[in-house]
Amino acid sequence: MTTMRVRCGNSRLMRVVVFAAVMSIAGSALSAAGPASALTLFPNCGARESSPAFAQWGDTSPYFQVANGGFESGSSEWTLSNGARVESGNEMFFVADPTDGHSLAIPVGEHATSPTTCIAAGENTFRLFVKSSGTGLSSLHVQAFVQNALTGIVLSTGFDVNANDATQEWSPTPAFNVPNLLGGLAGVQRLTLVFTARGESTASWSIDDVYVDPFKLR
Ligand SMILES: [Ca+2]
Repeated sequence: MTTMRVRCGNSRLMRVVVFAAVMSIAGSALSAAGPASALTLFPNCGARESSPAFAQWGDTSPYFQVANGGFESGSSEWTLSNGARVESGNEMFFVADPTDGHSLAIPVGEHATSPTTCIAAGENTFRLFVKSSGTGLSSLHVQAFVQNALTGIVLSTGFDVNANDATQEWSPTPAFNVPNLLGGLAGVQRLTLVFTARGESTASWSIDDVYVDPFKLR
């Protein structure tokens, strides 16, 4: 029997040890079923390109961009209401690529739904860049939905970014936390973000470079 030492003060180490234990048990049970069955039980999100997109704001974690999260391929992968539109003009920091030149405009009353993104255990934060029109009181509501890939259970949580002096220019949002349906165990969940502009009808918001923090690459 293998003896495992667990430092209870280190949650990440605890998670790795628990994961290893589960995999060991599952590996014994599935040895006759072959690797394909093991992959079904413990799916992963595959390889993803990451970069420290928010390093200049003190966040040196690597992030990966959701599919077309910079709107450089038009509205591909996204579902937009009639008044939301991709337009010329990138977030002013060009964290993804200096040649980028587009963002998504969401006038008040309009909304945009992101592509569904695979996230693994612990990959529970996302960030993006926002800009408000600065006209009147308004907010950008962000609703994050996660669905457990195995059980189908869905949880959601919402955030509001209020228009103020800071958001009249492009600025990074805080890191938003999404619900974790996995309890620190192996597996994946599906993340979908819905952005809705609210407030005075003359106001509008723009978003660009939507990123998820890939915990497993730290
Ligand atoms: Ca862009």
